[in-house]
Amino acid sequence: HIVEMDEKTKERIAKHPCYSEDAHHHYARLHVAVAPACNIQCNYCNRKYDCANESRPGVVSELLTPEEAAHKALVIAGKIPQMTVVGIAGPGDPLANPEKTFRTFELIAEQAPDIKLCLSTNGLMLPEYVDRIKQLNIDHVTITINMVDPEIGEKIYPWVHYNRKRYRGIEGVKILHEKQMEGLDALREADILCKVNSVMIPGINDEHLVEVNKVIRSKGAFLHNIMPLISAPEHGTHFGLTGQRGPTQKELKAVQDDCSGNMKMMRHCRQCRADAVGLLGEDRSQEFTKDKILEITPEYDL
Ligand code: CLF
Ligand code: SF4
Repeated sequence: HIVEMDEKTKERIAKHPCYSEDAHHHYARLHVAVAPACNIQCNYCNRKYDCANESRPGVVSELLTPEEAAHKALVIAGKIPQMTVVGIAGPGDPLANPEKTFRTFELIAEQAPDIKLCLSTNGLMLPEYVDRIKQLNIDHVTITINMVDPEIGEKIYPWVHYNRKRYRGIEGVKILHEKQMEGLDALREADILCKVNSVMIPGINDEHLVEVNKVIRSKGAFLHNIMPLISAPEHGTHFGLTGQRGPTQKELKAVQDDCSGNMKMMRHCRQCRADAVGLLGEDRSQEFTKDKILEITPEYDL
């Protein structure tokens, strides 16, 4: 049963392909990969590839400067009129690269104020930046929350880098958890629509995700997206090397079903790359590489 939605909320999500299942048939998103650094370590991550919290492991996106990214967004807005959302989701954590991330959004907002702005983060730096996110009119923020119990988190996050210091083990996980919870509260207070991504890791957090769902719902998250861990040894992740497997479709659906009585669940996520272009599930990134963008429109007055 879908939670009742007011008219204003319906309008806010009507053209966002991830927040509205209907919209994903008609509207496209663009990811610009401007954020290379990350401030935590997830065991399922291999830094050679895109952030696996909102993207496809094993893919290397083409890194852009804020100016190149804004240029690209404007060119693509001209080519693909259904492109309603620009998101920053990597290749690292957008809020571990705040100047690059916010500069990109600023440039796009100045030139194309109708484009919706979207951001995905592990949440560590979120409390610090919610005011700035609100100021820039970024109306959609995703936090990846894989646990609400630091003892489970210990099996997922070996370290967290916060305030110029590296915290290992449970000490780091507690900071991450605290910041994710503060971030959820701050987004709710700022009236920014929040989606939560959870990576389902069999044997580690699968049974715990119902609890995660309960907590994020009580804190006002709008949508929950439980994604399967994609784990293969060739990705070189710790999990891949220890033989950790991803869930089967059936296991994934069972957990989504267990949560679905309580809040809106996203079931159409396509685990996009950090430079994805087009409708969800459609990959046009190779049509719009840096070189090709420059061929289409060499210069923009940014
Ligand atoms: Fe991108 Fe994410 Fe914004 Fe969508 S993706 S930053 S909310 S515009 Fe969407 Fe892709 Fe799934 Fe993400 S299908 S990986 S949920
Ligand atoms: Fe990798 Fe993303 Fe986790 Fe950072 S937040 S370690 S980039 S999966």
